[in-house]
Amino acid sequence: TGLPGTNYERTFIAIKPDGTERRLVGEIIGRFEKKGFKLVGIKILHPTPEQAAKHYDDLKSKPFFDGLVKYFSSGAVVCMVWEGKDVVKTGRKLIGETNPALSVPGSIRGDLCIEVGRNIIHGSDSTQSANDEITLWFGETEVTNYESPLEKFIY
Ligand code: RTP
Repeated sequence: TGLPGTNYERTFIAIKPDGTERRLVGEIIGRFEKKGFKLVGIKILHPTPEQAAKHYDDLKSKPFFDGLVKYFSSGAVVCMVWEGKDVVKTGRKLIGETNPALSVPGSIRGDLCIEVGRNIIHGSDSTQSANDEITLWFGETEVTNYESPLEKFIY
């Protein structure tokens, strides 16, 4: 399981501190659930600046990096692992563009936020980064493989 290209592909989704603070957790989880994806890992934590910097390591040369680390470590983040066919790519579609102003209505950012620096949610951009991010935020025993007997209605 967790294998990219199968119905068991996984992605890492995080509701950022503004999303949590704005009480959008249920709304966001609902969208992934209604689509048909399966929640296999979830927890809430207040990241340290070190954890935030590690998560965004590939952006450390960007001018907005310091502000981004401050933002991501400014409050409680809901960390999730979602599973399903094409969940990395489709998850990014559900989320919308990085800049909410360019995100279509119907997407999470298109419907629920305004500023790129307050864009409420993160989603892995590839199966490789999904793997790295799941490893960074979750212990092996914190992601659960459970049977989903009614999946014939989804696949
Ligand atoms: P994420 O990693 O959070 O899902 O976002 P993303 O792939 O859509 O965008 P990425 O380029 O990886 O940027 C990561 C996060 O940095 C913030 N950002 N601020 N001020 C700016 O110009 C700027 N650009 C990006 C956003 O919070 C973005 O989600």
